[in-house]
Amino acid sequence: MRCRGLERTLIIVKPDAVGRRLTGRILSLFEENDLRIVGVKMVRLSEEQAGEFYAVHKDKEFYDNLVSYMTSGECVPVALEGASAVARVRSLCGDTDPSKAEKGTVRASYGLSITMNSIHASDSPDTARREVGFFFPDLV
Ligand code: FUP
Repeated sequence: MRCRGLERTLIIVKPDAVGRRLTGRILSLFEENDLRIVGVKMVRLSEEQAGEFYAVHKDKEFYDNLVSYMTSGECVPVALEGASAVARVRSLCGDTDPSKAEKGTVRASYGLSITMNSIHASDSPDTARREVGFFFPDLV
């Protein structure tokens, strides 16, 4: 999503990171990298909400496990704004698998496993528009 040359994207600080009190540290990394928080809240996702958010994965073998994990505790969805925000935020998150993520990324620093990998980030501008709207309808 574009706004005066800026992009918006969505991250979710996942239950493993919220539970270990890592939310502030994770959000600091984005703020230090010139990304602005334009929406933030804490939610406990229902199975229906988690299923809808991850609908693209509904035929994958890990889907039930993913939905169960994402509903296991509080999440912090955050809308971020900045130049090339979608790609830059993905890069700051690191590989889906924390053991393969580059040093200094959120997942390398805090991820516990491929499922409990501390953070979600939108993977394209189109996805970002849908995902920002999922949690922050007023921002799209
Ligand atoms: P990413 O875009 O890095 O979040 O990764 P994917 O869209 O491929 O996967 C979405 C989420 O599904 C991941 F964050 C974690 C979960 N997942 C698993 O639990 N097992 C897998 O083998 C792959 C992904």
